[in-house]
Amino acid sequence: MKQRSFVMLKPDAVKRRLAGEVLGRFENRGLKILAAKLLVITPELAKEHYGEHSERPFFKDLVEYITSGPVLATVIEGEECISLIRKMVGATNPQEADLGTIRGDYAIDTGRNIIHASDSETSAAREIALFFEDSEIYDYSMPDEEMIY
Ligand code: RTP
Ligand code: MG
Repeated sequence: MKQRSFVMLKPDAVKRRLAGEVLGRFENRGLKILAAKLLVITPELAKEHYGEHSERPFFKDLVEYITSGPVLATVIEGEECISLIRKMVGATNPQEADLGTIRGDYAIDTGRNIIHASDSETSAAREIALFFEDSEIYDYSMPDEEMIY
């Protein structure tokens, strides 16, 4: 089943000039980028996006971090891609992330773990709607789609 995930390169990824390289991993895997934009998240949007963590002790730091510079927000599509992308991203704490995962290869600290990806279909739908208008999401065919599927 084709799914869409909300994937965001966090401010540290953009500032460290890793955004293209990380996004390239999804392209190389055969996933399709349907939408992408660079933006600085407002504190309001950050609190909404990470609402499930509002009572956690790290919430204030998380909001400060995610609003500290531009993020690259994207919508990525592919077969069963929500869990696939989470596997490619790796554990929340990069110290525990396997080598070969994005966090395992590029990050050291939980508070600077470079990327966000939706954890379920419900979160994906909520997060995509939070960051993108329908008109900003493009459906198109890939010339090599029949090689991938
Ligand atoms: P994300 O939502 O950003 O994709 O990360 P995740 O699913 O792997 O982890 P989640 O539990 O949703 O936590 C969201 C972000 O909060 C920060 N965090 N800090 N200090 C801590 O114990 C702690 N735990 C989480 C991380 O930046 C994490 O990505
Ligand atoms: Mg999460």
